[in-house]
Amino acid sequence: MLSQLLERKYTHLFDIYDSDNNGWIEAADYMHHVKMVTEVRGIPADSPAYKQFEEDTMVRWEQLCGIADRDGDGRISRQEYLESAEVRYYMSKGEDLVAHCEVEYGSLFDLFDTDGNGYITVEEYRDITKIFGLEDVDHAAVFARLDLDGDGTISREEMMQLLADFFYRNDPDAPGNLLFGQF
Ligand SMILES: [Ca+2]
Ligand SMILES: [Ca+2]
Ligand SMILES: [Ca+2]
Ligand SMILES: [Ca+2]
Repeated sequence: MLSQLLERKYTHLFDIYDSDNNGWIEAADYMHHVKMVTEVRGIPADSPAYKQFEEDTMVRWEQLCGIADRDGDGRISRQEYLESAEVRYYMSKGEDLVAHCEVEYGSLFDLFDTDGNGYITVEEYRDITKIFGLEDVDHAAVFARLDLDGDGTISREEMMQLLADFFYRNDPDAPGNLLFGQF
């Protein structure tokens, strides 16, 4: 059984991914995500970069389906999502959490780091909150808490700590809980 806190966090993330709020994560939600990311990054719909991002995103969708779509109906219910998150949670037990995060959720860093220079700025974080539909997040205040060493950016190492907080830790005060806004 997952703790209440973990279940709330995973449910919150499910709701973000389920961009049309129909109760399932589907390929259409991932396509919406592609549209939002490329719009924010200023990538034209007919460019090779768009095609590439679309392809990469569909690979991630297939991967999620492979793990989470237990009944094989081509979409992920909330229950299926929670079960797959729980499996990953128990797989992390006794492991180095940061290393585990790099394998399971490392692609999230690349999503946040829009220009790919190896760290996340407050502007990039603001863009992500927009992409995720978190319009009411005070991104500057949240960013200040996520920037663990206070140097003004989020490094890959910090991001893995934050992801470990979010996905694997039961501490209600852990900064990484705020990574995807309030829940
Ligand atoms: Ca949906
Ligand atoms: Ca399913
Ligand atoms: Ca960056
Ligand atoms: Ca930092």
